[in-house]
Amino acid sequence: MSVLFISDLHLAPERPAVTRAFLSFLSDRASASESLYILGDLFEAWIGDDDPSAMAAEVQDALRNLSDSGVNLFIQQGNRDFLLGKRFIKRCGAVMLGDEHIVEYAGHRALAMHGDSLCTDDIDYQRFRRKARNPIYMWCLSHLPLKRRQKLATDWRAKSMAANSNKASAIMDVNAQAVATVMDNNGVDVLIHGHTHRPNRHALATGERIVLGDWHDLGWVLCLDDSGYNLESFVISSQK
Ligand SMILES: [Mn+2]
Repeated sequence: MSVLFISDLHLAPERPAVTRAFLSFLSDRASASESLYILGDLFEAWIGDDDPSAMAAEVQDALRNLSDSGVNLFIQQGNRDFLLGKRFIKRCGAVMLGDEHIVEYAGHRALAMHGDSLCTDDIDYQRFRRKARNPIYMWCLSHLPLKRRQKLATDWRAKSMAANSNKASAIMDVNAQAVATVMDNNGVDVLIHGHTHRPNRHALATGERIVLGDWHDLGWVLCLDDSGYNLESFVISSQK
């Protein structure tokens, strides 16, 4: 058996190939695993758990099928889907994780994070993050009329497609001191995170930092089993 980690799928109606790849990943690879950890930014934009879109329903149903089949499903919020809430989690049969979560499996121990809080050199972003994660701001946003939120999400997606802001170059990398501090605070020698879209395995003086990739032309999955960690990628075909 194995435990799988993915992040930064940025599911959006404009990129149906990624949703298709995710649905087949769930019914195939993930259903043969013990646990699936989704470390944030599953969606390019999440306007609230009352999202009536077909894509939102399809993804939630597929996640529910997975958890019903006995696979443990864990989800962290990212910076783009920070409005993922209790209703979504319940419908999917998932467990919501905090921003810093320790995973233990087969004698391995790792800290799992989305990773945006580690990009401390991006002052503007950290200011936005503090605002966006403020419960009053989140409450106000999630209580806007659905139509307003749908318009907001469309604008966000259009902006992000236009700016290509999902490209790694547009996202600042993690700060080494922030990484060392969070690993030390949690007493781990392995950190797994996404967000930066720079999939790689970095040896550290005190262990390792494993970075998941975003799903675009390639999909990325980190597999943990008895033999250790394995960061894998596969081609996402845009053909139907
Ligand atoms: Mn992110």
